[in-house]
Amino acid sequence: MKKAIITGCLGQDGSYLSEFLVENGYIVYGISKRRSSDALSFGHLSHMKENKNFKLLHGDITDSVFISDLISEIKPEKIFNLAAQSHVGYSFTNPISTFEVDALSVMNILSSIHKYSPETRFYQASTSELFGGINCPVTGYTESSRLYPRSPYGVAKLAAYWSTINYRESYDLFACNGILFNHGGPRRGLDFFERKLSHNVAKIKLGLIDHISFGNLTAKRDLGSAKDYVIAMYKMLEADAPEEYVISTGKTYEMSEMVNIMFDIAGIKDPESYIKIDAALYRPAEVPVLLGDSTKARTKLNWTPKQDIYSLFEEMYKNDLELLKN
Ligand code: F7E
Repeated sequence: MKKAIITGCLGQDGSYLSEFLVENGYIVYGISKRRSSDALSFGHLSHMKENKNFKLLHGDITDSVFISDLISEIKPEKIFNLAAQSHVGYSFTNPISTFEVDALSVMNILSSIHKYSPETRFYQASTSELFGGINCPVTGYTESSRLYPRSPYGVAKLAAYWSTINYRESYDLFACNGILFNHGGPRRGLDFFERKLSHNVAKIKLGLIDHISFGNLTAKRDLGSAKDYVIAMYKMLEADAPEEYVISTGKTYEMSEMVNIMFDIAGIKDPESYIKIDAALYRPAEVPVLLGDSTKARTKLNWTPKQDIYSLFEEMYKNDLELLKN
């Protein structure tokens, strides 16, 4: 059986990808950072606890001993590096630890692949935050657009992006970047915009709260479904050659429009009366507009996003409503 390592396996993307790879005949070694409060928890993957093809290993990707031992012992066909400090706002107050996790650890993984397992194919979770959102082309960012990050998170991810390309060009590794635009779903963390929205609209519906506080609602995002996007990750490592790919829906919505869509799905009128703007939730530098052009992935990888924002928001809202009722 083929072996894959997924770092960040209990997160939104890592958990969907773990399920997908096990269903497709892989043994997955899922890496997750140990938290003593829930060291035995499989989180989103609790249904895979007894699955012999899914092995949860605790470890920190910033620990070079852990990473080199892991790669030299397992020598997997594929490594998907999805572990990250992925909150853009948090990176402004914690830039150094963000850089350690999101940039330095990637060099560490690449160096271990080069030394101990050069046949391993490597996927780096890159991001639309690399583009920065200023002067977004009307047809969307492509793989050749200018990179201009606007946060410590974006800067760290840029270093990781170039490290991946540098190791590929220097040592002929099969290493590539998936430049994924925003993607959510029911497993999204509660402090990301769309999940905060679905969860709190469900709370309003149930009469548990009477308003939601947000920061900047004038930004625009191209938002897809995480379940669709992990399939693109897999296809990138199945391709003939390692290359960068933009993964996006090709539609962008202002955050305020997203608010209206979610309230509409919940059947709640006059959304504005439930929203408070909190200046403390604004970021020191904003990424104003993100729109992606994923023509390359659609043509070369035969990948297309299946879920639009309406069906995604409906799924998220219904899931939160059930969670809250239970
Ligand atoms: O913010 C605005 C905020 O934190 C979206 C990460 O997965 O996607 C994500 O980064 C927008 C921003 O995601 C709140 O200012 C307003 O303009 O959900 P977000 P993000 O920053 O776009 C990229 C592709 C990644 O790679 C990242 O890892 O919404 N906004 N009010 C707010 N955002 C949050 N979180 N909370 C608010 O209350």
